[in-house]
Amino acid sequence: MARQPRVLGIVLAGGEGKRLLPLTADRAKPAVPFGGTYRLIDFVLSNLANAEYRQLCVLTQYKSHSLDRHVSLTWRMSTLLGNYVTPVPAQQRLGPRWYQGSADAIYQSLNLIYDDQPDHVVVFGADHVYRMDASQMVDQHIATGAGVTVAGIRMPRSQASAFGVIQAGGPSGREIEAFLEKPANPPGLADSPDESFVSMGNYVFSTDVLLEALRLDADDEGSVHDMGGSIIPLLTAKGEAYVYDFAENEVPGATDRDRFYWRDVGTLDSYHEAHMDLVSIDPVFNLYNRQWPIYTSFPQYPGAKLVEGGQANESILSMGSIIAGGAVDHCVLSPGVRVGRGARVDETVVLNNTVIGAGAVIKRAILDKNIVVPDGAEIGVDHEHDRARGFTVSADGVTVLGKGQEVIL
Ligand code: ADQ
Repeated sequence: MARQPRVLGIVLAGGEGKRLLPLTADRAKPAVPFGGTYRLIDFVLSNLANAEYRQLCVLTQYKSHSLDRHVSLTWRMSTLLGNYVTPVPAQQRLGPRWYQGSADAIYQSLNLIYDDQPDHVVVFGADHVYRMDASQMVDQHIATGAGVTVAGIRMPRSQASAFGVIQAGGPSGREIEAFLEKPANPPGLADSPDESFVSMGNYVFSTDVLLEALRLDADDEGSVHDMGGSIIPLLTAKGEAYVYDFAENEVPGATDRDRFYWRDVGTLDSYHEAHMDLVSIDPVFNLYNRQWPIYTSFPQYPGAKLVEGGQANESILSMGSIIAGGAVDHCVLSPGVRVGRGARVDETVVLNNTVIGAGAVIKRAILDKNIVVPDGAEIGVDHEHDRARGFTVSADGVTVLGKGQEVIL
C-alpha cells in the first residue's frame, strides 16, 4: 500500500477578537463559548480530527489561559499512535517580541514543522462555525500539484470586503490569478456579479513551499507578516496558488440546509445571529449530526430541568439549567443557567451559571457567564437605559453584558 502523506495541522488561534468585546475581555476569540456547550475552536478541531488528522498544533497568543485549558482538557488524545493536539503559546523564540501577524506566528513556531517533518501542512483558522472534511481539500492539493491551496466560498459582494477575495482561472479554473486581501471594492464573479469568491482563511501547503514563503516574508521588512495579507499574495504572484471550492466538500450526514454553512462569528451581531441559526425546528446549522460530530467537554452537571410550569420553545437547554416558572423562546442556555418565576427571555444567548431573577424581561441579548440579573430587571427593552448602565449595544441592537457584569435596575 502506498504511504499516506504525512499531514501536520496548525490551527491559528491567536486572534484578539476586538469586535466581540466584551465577550473577549478575558478570553481569546477561539475560546468564546458557542452553542451552549462548545467553544469556537471545537469546530475546526473536530473538522480536522474527523478527517483523521491527529497531529495538531494550536498556536495561541492573547489571553490564552481558558483556551489552553479547554484544548488540553478536551482534546487530550492517546499518544499511542503518535496522536496529539497541543496548545503552543507564543514563546518569543526569535527575540523579545510577540507574533506580528499570523505568518509570523508560524515562522516563530517552525520547530513544530522541523520536528514532525510532514509532507503537507494544513493551516486553518479557529474562528468559524462550519463542517468540512479537510482531507478532500488535501486530496485536491496533491492532485493539482499546487504549492498552496486556499479554501474559497461564494459570499454576497456587499460583505466581501472583510475577506481575502480570490479571482481564479487557468485551464483548471482553479489557479488563483489574483488575491486581494480585504479590498475596498471587491470584484464580482463573471457568472454572478453580486457575489465574490472569498478565502475562508484555511490553507493546505506543501511543506517546502511554506518554508520558503515564510523565509522570504520574514526577510521583507515592509511585510505585515500575515497569511492572507502577505503569504498568499506572494505565492499567487509565483503562480503556485490554487483554490479549493467549499461547494465541492461533502460531509456525511449534512442536510441540504447546512451543507455549505460557514459563519465567521467575528462580531456581536454575527455571533447572535449564528445562535439563532441553531434553534429553529429545521436548524440552519444542525448540531445533531452524529456522523460528523463536533466534540467538546464540559463540567459534570445533572440534566436540564423545567419546573413550576417553566417553558422553553425553540431553544437549546444545556445540562444543569433550571427553568423555574419562567419562559424562554429562541434562546441558547449554557450549562448551569437559572431562569426564575415569571421571567421572559427571548432571542438570547446565556452563558454558564448566569442567574435570571423572577419577573425579569430580557430581549435580544447576550449574557456572559456568572451574571446575576435581579428580580424584575429589564435588559434589551430600552437601549438608552442599557447604555446608561454600561451595557454594550451592537450595531443591530443586541444588548451584551460582560462576564459577571453588575446589573442595576
Ligand atoms: P482575518 O480573519 O481578518 O482574515 P486574522 O485576524 O489574521 O485574519 O485571523 C485569522 C486566524 O488567525 C484566526 O483564527 C485568528 O484567531 C488567528 N490569528 C490572528 N492573528 C494571530 C496571531 N498573531 N497568532 C496566531 N493566530 C492568529 C483572514 C484572512 C482572509 C480570510 C479570512 C476568513 O486573512 O483572507 O478571508 O481570514 O475569515
